Amino acid sequence: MDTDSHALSHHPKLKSWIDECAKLCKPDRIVWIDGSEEEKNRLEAEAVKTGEFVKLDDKKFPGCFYHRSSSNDVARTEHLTFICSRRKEDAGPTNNWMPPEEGYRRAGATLAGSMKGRTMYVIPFSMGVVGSPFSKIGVQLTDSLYVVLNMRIMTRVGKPVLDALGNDGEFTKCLHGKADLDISKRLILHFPDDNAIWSVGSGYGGNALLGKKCLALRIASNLARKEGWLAEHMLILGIEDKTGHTEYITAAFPSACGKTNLAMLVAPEALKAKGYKVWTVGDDIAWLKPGPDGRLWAMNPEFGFFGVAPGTNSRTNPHAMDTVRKNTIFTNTLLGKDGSVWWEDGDGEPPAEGWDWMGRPWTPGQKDAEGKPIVGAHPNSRFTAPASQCPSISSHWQDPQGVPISAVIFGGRRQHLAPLVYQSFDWAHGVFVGASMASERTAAQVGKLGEVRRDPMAMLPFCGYNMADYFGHWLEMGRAVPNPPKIFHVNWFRKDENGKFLWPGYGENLRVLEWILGRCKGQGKAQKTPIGHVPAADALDLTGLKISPKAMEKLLDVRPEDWDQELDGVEGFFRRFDERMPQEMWSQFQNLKSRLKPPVHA
Ligand code: OXD
Ligand code: MN
Repeated sequence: MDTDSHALSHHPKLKSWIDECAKLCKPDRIVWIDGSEEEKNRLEAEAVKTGEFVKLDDKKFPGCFYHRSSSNDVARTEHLTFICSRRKEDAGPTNNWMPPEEGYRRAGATLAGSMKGRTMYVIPFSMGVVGSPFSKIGVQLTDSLYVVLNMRIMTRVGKPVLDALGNDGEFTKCLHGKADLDISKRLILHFPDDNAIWSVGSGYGGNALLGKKCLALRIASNLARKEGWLAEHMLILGIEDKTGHTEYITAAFPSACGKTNLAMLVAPEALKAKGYKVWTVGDDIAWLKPGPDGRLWAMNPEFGFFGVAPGTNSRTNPHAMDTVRKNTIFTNTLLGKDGSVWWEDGDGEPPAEGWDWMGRPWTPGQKDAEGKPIVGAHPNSRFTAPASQCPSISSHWQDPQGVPISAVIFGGRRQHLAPLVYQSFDWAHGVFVGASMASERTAAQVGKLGEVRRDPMAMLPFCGYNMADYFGHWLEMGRAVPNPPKIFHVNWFRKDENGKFLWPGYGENLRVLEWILGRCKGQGKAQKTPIGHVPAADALDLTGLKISPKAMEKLLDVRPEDWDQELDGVEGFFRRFDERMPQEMWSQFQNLKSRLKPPVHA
C-alpha cells in the first residue's frame, strides 16, 4: 500500500506511524482529510450511497443526515474501556487496566487485516483553536465515514492543523477500526505513556470520536497533570449583567444530567428584566489553565455539540433546537418516512409513519406485547451540530487563551439528600465536595438506570490516571493559582415525598447561578450548615416563579441525620485508594463528619 501519493504532510513520525497502522489494518486506500467544503459534500454523498447516512428533507432539515448505529453499539461501554499505563497502580482502582503490550496485542489481532476492501481516513484534528498554545493536536485513523463526518463537526480538522503540526510537532496517535462492530472484540484503549489511543469494535460517539472523551479527557488529564492544568468534564457559560460585564462559570455533571441545557440556558422573564444574558462557551469539556492574572482560565477544546436528543425541546432547550436545524447528524432517533427526525419529549407530533432506532417500522402509539409503548428514539440518541450555529454562542468561545472563571460547580442527580445549592468553605473543601460527588445512573452508560454511583467531579469514566493522584493534583492547583474560582455544589433533581421534582430547573436555574455569582463577589445571603453555605431563606430571587415556601424549605434543607449513609458511601469509596489518597481528603472527611455529628462533651 502506497501511503505517500496523497500525503498532506511531510512529518516523518506521522508518516511512519500511518505506514505502520496501514501495514496492520491493510486498507485498500488511504484518504487524507483536508477539511474543505468540497470534501464534505463528497463524503456525505458517499455515506448516502453506502447507506451509512440517510439524507433528511432538505427544506425542513437543510444539510442534515440520519444515521442508525448497530443496536448493541448505542452508548459508551465503560467495562470495555481501559487505561494501559505501564503500572496498574497508575490507572488506580476506578479504571480498568491492561498492560500496554497486552492491549496492543489483543486489539492488534482484531485490527489485523480488518480494513481490507475499505478506506482508511487520516483525520488531523486540533482540540482547541488551531495554533493556540492551549490546544492539542491528534491524528485519527479510521475506517468509518460516520466517524469522519462527526469529527469534522466536533473538532477542527484538516490542512490548517497539519500546518500547525509542522514536521516535528507532538500529536496523539488515535487508531480506530470498526472491526465489524463485534462487541466481543470491542476495546477502547488508552496508552498515556505513548500518547496513543486504540479503539476497536465500536462506531458509537464516545467510543469512536477519539478527540472527545478519549483524547480531551482521558489522555488530556494525564498531560494536564504533567503540565500543570486541568482537563475536566465541564460546561462553560458566561453570564452578562446589565452593565455588559460577563462572569464565567464551569460546571461538572455526569453524562445526561443537563450540561447542554445549562450551557444554553435562556433567562426567565424576571431575570431578563434585570438585564441578564447567558452565553454558551462549551457544553461538555473544559480545559482550565492558570492565567497570568492569577485566575483560572477555561477553554472549550471542542468545535461542536454531541447532545442527547430525547428531552430536548423548545421548552427545555430552545437554543439547542435552533442549533440542530441545519448541518446536523442525528443518530438513533426516530426516522420519519417524510425525511424528518423525531424523539420522545421533543417538539411536535411524531410523523405518521417511520422507523425506530432499530430500523423497525414504527407508528405513533405502538405498544409491545406487554402493552408498554415502544419508543421511537433510543434514550441515548444524539445530535452532532456545529457550535457556531448556537444562537447563544459566546463571542469569546474561540479566544485562544479561554475565559476567566469565577465559579466551579459540581452537581449530580440526587432525588434526596443534596440541597439545591451550597458553597464550599474554601478550595480544599471544594475539592472534597467534588471528590465525594455521586449521581443516579443515566442512559449515557450501559448499566442499571437510577442506581447511585460515586462519580467524583463527573470524571469517574474519564480520568485517565489514578483518581487519588487526580484529587492531589486538584489540591495542588488551588495552591498554584493565587485567586482560584469559588466551588459550589448544585442538585436540580431533589424530589418530594410523592416523587415530584421540587425545583422547576432549566431556565430557572439562573436564579441559583445569580446567587452563586453574588457569593463570588462577597454578596448573596447565606446560612452556614455542616456541609457548606446554603442560601438564606430569602436569598434567591424567586420573582415570577410559582414555588411554595414549603418547597423552598425542603430544597434547601440539610438534615445531618440523613447524611449517615452518605458518609459511609464516601468513606468506602475513599478507602479504595489506600494510602495513595491525599491526607487532606481524609481531613476534609473527618471535618465534615464532626460538623454533622459534633462530639458530645461531658
Ligand atoms: C457524552 C457523555 O457523550 O458524557 O458527553 O457520555
Ligand atoms: Mn459528557
